[in-house]
Amino acid sequence: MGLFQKLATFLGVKKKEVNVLVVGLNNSGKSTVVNKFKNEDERVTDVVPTVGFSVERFQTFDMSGHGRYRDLWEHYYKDCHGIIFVIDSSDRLRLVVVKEELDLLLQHPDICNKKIPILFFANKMDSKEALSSVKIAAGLGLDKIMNKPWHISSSNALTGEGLQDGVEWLTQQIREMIIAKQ
Ligand SMILES: Nc1nc2c(ncn2[C@@H]2O[C@H](COP(=O)(O)OP(=O)(O)O)[C@@H](O)[C@H]2O)c(=O)[nH]1
Ligand SMILES: [Mg+2]
Repeated sequence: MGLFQKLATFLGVKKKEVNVLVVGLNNSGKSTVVNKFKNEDERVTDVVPTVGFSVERFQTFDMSGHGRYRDLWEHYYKDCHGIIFVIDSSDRLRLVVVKEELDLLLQHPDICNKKIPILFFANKMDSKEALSSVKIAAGLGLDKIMNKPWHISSSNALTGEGLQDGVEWLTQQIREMIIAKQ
């Protein structure tokens, strides 16, 4: 069963009820992560056609300092249930840019007071240059995030390694959030 199929089944929700935003700098691996899920979901869709869990809900955006599309993706902050923040662990030079983007995200009016769970993928763990998830967490100051559940998983989006653990964590968080609101 595909990861997000599992998420849907576990949450007991039907189409389009859970919105997950996938963000990160360009080249961090967002499309690879989402395609991994998409492929799995498509395989499942062949087997169980009635349980559709469309990948459309996974909005993906390249964050960058150039504001051209910023309004467009920030628009999705309003209705998102969870955020997947993908980081290229081997791109040490841009970790400071990642931190700037993360800080902007956390300060955004549609995000700052909400308990939206954030899953960080310290992606490209297979690279020789990759920093550990502990170092990434320290570099980004994740311990300062007090009002949101967060979790960091090392991942290799090419093989799928680490994606499952992360998504299971996110699933549990979104589920708790939905139950708490009922
Ligand atoms: N070694 C390695 N390469 C990866 C990994 N994930 C993605 N890539 C590669 O990194 C490049 C950028 O990935 P992409 O998903 O297009 O990044 P996006 O710009 O964030 O959507 C592509 O060449 C991917 O094949 C990974 O975990 N390990
Ligand atoms: Mg992409």
